[in-house]
Amino acid sequence: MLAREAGEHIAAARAGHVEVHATKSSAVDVVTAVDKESEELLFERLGQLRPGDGFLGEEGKARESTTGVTWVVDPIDGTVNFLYNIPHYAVSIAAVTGEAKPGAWQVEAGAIFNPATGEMFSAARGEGSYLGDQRLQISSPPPMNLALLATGFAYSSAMRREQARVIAELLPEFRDIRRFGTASLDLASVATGRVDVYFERTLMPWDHAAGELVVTEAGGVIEGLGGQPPGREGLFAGHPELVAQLKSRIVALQGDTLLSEIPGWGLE
Ligand code: LIP
Repeated sequence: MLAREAGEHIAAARAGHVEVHATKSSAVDVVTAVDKESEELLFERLGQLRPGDGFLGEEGKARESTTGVTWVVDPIDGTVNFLYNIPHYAVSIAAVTGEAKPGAWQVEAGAIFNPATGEMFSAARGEGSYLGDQRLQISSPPPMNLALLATGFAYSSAMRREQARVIAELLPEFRDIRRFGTASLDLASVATGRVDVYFERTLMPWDHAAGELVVTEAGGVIEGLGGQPPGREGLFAGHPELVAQLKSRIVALQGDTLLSEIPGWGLE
């Protein structure tokens, strides 16, 4: 399992000194040399094992597909957690068919590996969702006021201000919220019942490709916001009843403003 191989490289690097290699969309959107090393490893190994498959990586590695399969890869999801040595980050790998774009792709298989805990979440279309060899199945949801909501925030201060406005209204209406900092593991937490529902905006394709399948193969739903595919504009995950209730509240709070209408949403 390549996710584990890349994860072992990451864990070994984390045992030493890790520093910011560069920033991307803002001063707090960071990348380390280990992100790039992990992506390079996965790019090379997948090229050897699956010649002709495409590759879409967070750190820029790309390859056109001639087989109809594309690997969508986040070499370290939760990079800020990794940088701070918070043991909650993951290698997230998904094999998709069709156009490698949220809403157009069909996720065929996914793996999410947390090197700090050794937890491997995996799913294959029509074959179930697993934590290790434990089959995952979400249960009936609690009432919204007893539900644990996971969410996350953008790297742009303007978007964080908007997200803070919405979450401030939702916080008293839920049991509590959790902001773990790693979308793929947030999605895995929905599948394992560690949270009841998850919502986030401004996610990138590699953040949620594998986690989508881990959730749906465990009986959950993945939905978008405002009629958009699940992804950048918004992504919900959980039991359909709870997702519907949460989405309704977010729309009522006007938390579905198109990103393009929020000045500075993508940049600091
Ligand atoms: C992270 C996501 C997380 C989000 C962070 C960041 P990265 O991905 O997994 O859910 O809240 O802002 O986008 O940048 O660590 O790959």
